[in-house]
Amino acid sequence: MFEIITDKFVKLQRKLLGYGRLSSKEISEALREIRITLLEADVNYKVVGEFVRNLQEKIEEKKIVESLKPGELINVTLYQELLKLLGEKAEKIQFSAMPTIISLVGLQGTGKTTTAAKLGVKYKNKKPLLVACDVKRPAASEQLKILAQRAQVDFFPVEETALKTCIRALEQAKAKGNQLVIFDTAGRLHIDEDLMGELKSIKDKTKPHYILLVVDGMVGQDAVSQAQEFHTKLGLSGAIITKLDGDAKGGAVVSIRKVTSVPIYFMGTGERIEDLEEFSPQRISTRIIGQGDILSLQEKVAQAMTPQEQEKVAEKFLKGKFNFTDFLEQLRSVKKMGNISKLIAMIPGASAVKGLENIDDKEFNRTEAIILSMTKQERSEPEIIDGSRRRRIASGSGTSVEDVNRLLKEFRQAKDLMHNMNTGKFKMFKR
Ligand SMILES: Nc1nc2c(ncn2[C@@H]2O[C@H](COP(=O)(O)OP(=O)(O)O)[C@@H](O)[C@H]2O)c(=O)[nH]1
Ligand SMILES: [Mg+2]
Repeated sequence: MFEIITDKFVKLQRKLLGYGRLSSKEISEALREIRITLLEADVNYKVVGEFVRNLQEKIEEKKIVESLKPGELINVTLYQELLKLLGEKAEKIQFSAMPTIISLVGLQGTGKTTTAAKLGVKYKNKKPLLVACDVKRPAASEQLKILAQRAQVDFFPVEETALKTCIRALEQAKAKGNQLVIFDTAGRLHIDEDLMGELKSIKDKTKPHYILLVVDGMVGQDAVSQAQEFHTKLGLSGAIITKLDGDAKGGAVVSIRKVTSVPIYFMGTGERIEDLEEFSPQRISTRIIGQGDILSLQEKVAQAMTPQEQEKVAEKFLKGKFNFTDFLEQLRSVKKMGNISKLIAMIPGASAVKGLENIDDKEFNRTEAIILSMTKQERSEPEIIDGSRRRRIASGSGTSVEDVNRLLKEFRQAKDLMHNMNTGKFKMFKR
């Protein structure tokens, strides 16, 4: 999402690092480039103006520090200022009330319903109750119901009015022990009095602990003005920015906090109900200035497989006992991490390697389908997979015999290689 900014900043930083010393001319040149980059990424112009002025001041102040190279000085200052702009520390939802109430508000199509389900997944251990509050569109209630089922969390359907729905849902939550209640309120195409009246009455009568505005990250500056308006009329606790997986330039993310002083809690990074990331100013700053998002990468990897699990798999692999059942498990844990290309984008330097970004999930799905079409015995003893079994597996998985052959061959090669390395058959490993 921050490709434009990152790309330019990385180039600029490299250029700056090349200078032995920086004259005022070079510094103002760099500041000018930073300004243009941010404006191009659709960051609010007032925010950019102030940001660049601060940056300049800080650079002047620090100029005396001899230990830093001039380029490093600018880079470090850039990072620090960016961090400040984004709000320094991550905001977390506190569950001190019973139940804790989150009211999701925002215009139509920004992702409220999807985000309600995503929060349900994220806080599943709080036994969340998702509440449909859109009276005018019965389909909206149905959509939330389906998503709640998918997330395997409780659902409360819409009643005669939004307010009544919220009150009844809260009664039920108290009776059934839901620790988190999420209101999926109605959206409109534009902010209107009718909608604000409804949201206000929900606010006054149910006292939500969090009123979170859901904004679409693709709309750029519009997101900032929506946030301003909702904040003035309703008083927001925070924002959630969605659709940051697409071509969003990230400008809204950088501006919202500064313009509205409303903190960002989460980012939506895909259509799946698992695609929600906590907003971490530190991580985003690192991502923007192009050092790769090691932290979130690590987190994702940790989520997918514990170190013990990893070790177990590695051990099996080394002993040559690795079979298709293990392989399927591995494959799924990689998939759990999300979109492969997204994962690659977080590795430092990977963005510079051509072609990497084009790796898609199709190949993974095909491989998974092939393994799923194998019997249990075939998975643990691939040797028995003869010609007729190959044909059966291919038709069962909707692939071709060539696909099956290729997978078997690659699997055997990898296994042989690991086995040989381990038993020392490789001359080059012998002393
Ligand atoms: N790519 C992407 N699509 C999203 C994200 N969040 C929501 N959407 C999509 O945006 C559309 C509108 O979402 P919905 O939750 O119905 O919005 P609502 O009208 O605010 O409730 C749907 O097609 C969602 O799948 C996101 O983070 N990334
Ligand atoms: Mg909706």
